[in-house]
Amino acid sequence: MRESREREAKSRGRTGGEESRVEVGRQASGRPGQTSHCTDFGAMGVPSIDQPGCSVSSSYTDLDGYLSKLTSGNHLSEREIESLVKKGIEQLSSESNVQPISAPVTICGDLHGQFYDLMELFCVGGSVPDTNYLFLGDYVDRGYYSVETITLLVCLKVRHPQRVHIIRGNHESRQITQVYGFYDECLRKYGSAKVWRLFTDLFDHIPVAALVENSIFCLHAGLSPSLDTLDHIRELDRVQEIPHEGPLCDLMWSDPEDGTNGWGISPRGAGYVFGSDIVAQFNQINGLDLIARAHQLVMEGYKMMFDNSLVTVWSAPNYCYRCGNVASIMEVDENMGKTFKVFDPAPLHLRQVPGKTGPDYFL
Ligand SMILES: [Mn+2]
Repeated sequence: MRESREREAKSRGRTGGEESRVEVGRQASGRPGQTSHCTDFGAMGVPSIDQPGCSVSSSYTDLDGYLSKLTSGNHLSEREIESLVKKGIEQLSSESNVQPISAPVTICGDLHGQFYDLMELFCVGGSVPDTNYLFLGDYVDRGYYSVETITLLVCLKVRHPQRVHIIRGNHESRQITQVYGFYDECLRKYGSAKVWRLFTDLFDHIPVAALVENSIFCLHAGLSPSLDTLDHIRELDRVQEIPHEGPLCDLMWSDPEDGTNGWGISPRGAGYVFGSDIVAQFNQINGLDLIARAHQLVMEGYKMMFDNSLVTVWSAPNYCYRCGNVASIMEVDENMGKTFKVFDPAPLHLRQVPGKTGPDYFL
């Protein structure tokens, strides 16, 4: 019943204030074309009170409890993660490789464990579930808070499955997370690899792409020479570790390149680089207006390319706490109008800076 209410609220656009819930993030006075900022999200840790008399299923009560724990800076227990991941896998497995999404939706790029900057993102973009979100992957590694970031996103996904969508990035992988931080962070915070194992099992089920109103094709990285149509992508068996080569690998590793025609060798050692002609052809065959992807740091937060046929959205401000870049999110409204909101890192007094406890994952 609650689900049908959510769906109904969704069809009306950005409503939903009537639901009892834990609100994540607060609305900031963001203006397009200007760097938005929250002066205070200390209140984000205070859950809204369930309305008396409102019957909430035990599952939602659990999830709301998890959410208020997470937004007040606490971890879930190993047992809670186990239960959350089980629900997450159930939800994600029911979704398509190319998950259909309706507008309005706010599209976000790489997060890389920058949990406090994700809180800032919710301040700038609006709280869940009042704003619908699509995240383009790379939730973990490099930042200090991969555990908190992925736990919060999976919680939000399970609690508001029609309003929060996640797709898989190249870092949502067993192999990459053992090198770039998430594995070590799990060991440090939980004393064993169990939580890492649970989340990396969940990663295998995350959709690899999304399609907004049959018009904006969203994926983490880029196209593949072995995939001409969305139906080809729909037919892939995605439930596996990201392979070293082939179509699944390309979707999560490839990059567009200015001045290139056709396909080229990627300096990353995985995926390909591709030119404007490839995008024009793919968009034409599939009736698309735009490809939205992440995967590459953009100092200005976003970058339109190839005559507005492809956009890169980057949502980790001051990437790795040292790159000096701004971040952005792309809001797609009911009429498919696009607005970018650019934002800075969360202010210092609202973030914890852990002592230097381990290796530096920025290479
Ligand atoms: Mn990436």
